[in-house]
Amino acid sequence: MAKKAPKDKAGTPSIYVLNGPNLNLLGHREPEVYGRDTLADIHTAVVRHAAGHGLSIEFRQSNHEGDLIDWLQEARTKAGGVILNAAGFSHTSVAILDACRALDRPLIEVHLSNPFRRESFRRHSFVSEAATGVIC
Ligand code: CA2
Repeated sequence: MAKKAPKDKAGTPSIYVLNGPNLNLLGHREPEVYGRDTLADIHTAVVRHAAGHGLSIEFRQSNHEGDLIDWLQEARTKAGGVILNAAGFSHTSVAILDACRALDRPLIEVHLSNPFRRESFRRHSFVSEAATGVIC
């Protein structure tokens, strides 16, 4: 049976949106690959969209693998689901895969670019091995 989604203090189910290394540079570098929106723009859009579905958003970014792992562990008890762009760690991190496997919540992997049109090393994602779905 599906677990009940934990709710925030206002009683709203919470979705964790976790962003990995270098995504703090969005909108400032490589717009031809990642577009012109900054991470703050994406945060605003996600919060607005989620509110329309009665969901609250916990939106975070870190350049550090351990932070992402800590947040995935936190999400096990505090989130109804997780949206994760692990960025470069998607292709390298068994530790993040292990944390995703332990999550026991719906997990959507997101990429802003299409990794399959890029270098061959981007075609494998450890996160995909645990994800409920993938959007790129
Ligand atoms: O397409 C994606 O969202 C990626 O997860 C982005 C990662 C890349 O390593 C993955 O293969 C695909 C890189 C994020 C770097 O973000 C930057 C943003 C602006 C300027 C430079 C880097």
